Amino acid sequence: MKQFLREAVSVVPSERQKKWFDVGFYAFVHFGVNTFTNREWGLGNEPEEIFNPTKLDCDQWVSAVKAAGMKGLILTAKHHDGFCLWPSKYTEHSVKNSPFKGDVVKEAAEACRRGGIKFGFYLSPWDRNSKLYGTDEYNDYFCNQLTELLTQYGDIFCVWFDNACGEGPNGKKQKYDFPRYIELIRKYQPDAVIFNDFGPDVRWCGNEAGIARESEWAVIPMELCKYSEVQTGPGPMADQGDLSFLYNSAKNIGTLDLAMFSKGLTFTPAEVDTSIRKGWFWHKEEEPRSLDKLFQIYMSTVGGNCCLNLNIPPTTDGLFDERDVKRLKELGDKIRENFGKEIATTLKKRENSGTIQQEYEIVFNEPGGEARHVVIEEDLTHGQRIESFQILRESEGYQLYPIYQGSTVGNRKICTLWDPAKDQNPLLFGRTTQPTHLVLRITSARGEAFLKSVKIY
Ligand code: FUL
Repeated sequence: MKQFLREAVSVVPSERQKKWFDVGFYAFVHFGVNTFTNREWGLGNEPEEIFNPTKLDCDQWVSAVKAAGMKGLILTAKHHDGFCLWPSKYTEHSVKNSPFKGDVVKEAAEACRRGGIKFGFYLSPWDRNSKLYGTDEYNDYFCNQLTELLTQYGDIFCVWFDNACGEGPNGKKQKYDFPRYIELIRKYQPDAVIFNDFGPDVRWCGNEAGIARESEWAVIPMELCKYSEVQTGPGPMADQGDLSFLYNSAKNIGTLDLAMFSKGLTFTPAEVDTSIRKGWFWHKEEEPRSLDKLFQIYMSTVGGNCCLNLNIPPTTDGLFDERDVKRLKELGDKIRENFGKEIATTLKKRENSGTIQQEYEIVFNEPGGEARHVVIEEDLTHGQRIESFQILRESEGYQLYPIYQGSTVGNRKICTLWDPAKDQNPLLFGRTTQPTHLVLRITSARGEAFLKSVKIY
């Protein structure tokens, strides 16, 4: 077991995964023929003439996205209906035969570049239009389109795939050649992360509602992510069990009781993808979700070892709906209000007996009684190690007692000390003076914990 633990803590992110974690919060943009037919899944036989966004303005998208604090944008270059938002050489079913005539991918990529945010695309493998779907030639067609997108639009930070695999126009299903797609992306855009249900770089969190796990591990069994790089040998119980039942929607995928049975561990963190509205595409009657709900999603995902991919659907005009623009600004304001001003602290490691259950003092350089959030980051170059921790307060005349208990940390854990519903500040409650410090206690870890930073807001 000790040997396996040593290996488990040496499972580390790639450079591209680290950069993706730094992007953290980015926009998904679902746009296409569905916008004009009021559907979520197109049939594949929509006439090209219906695509006509007369006021398309991708700079408007980018400024709304930036107002929310997002640092990237992923566009649906092609959804399941097969209609391409760029004038692909390989099909007639694209913008080139629409009254719009332009290239939405180009406009979006250039607007992102002008606005200083990253650009990525979603290319749906399921294609309800292509006559080739269901044959080997479809994989060639798909790779040709992928090559166009990878080579004509500058740097791509993320290539996004889902695993939807329905029937094409011939009633046949396709066998996707993901290893070939992955090779192509590595060749043309080596810095791009690939999002896919089964890895290699980023996996699906398992729901589209914006719900993050309480304990999110980026170090997970290879049985879940067959395209990810396996970085350890088998677990000590690997010949005693079988993890082939694991799927992204499982509540627990990374803890040691499971990992022990694994054939090997990978580093594959989760992205939470959800929409600002009920649907992924724009439907006039739908309203954006409440500010509180969106803020809660932000806190639990960006602050829960995931990245957040929040969808905002353009209207038939080609602009973001004003209701969404307003909500995005409100969300950005709320994030800035909560995290705009760091409370200066000094982190001191308490001497202990050399165990992995370390304690740190977070000393306030100035009065800290108003502190709301403690943001902890693990140094992932040493792997993800912390399994549980506490934040404690020292009371006047009393012992230390925990005011927050958490499990995994990983890239970033946001711990909110105040419970707004109770309207009670646990830092000042029962005190007559300002607290001088807090204590961070690692209660369980897979090896010595390495902290990248601990910040208080
Ligand atoms: C799913 C698709 O079926 C939905 O339409 C949407 O694009 C979502 C993000 O991915 O697989």
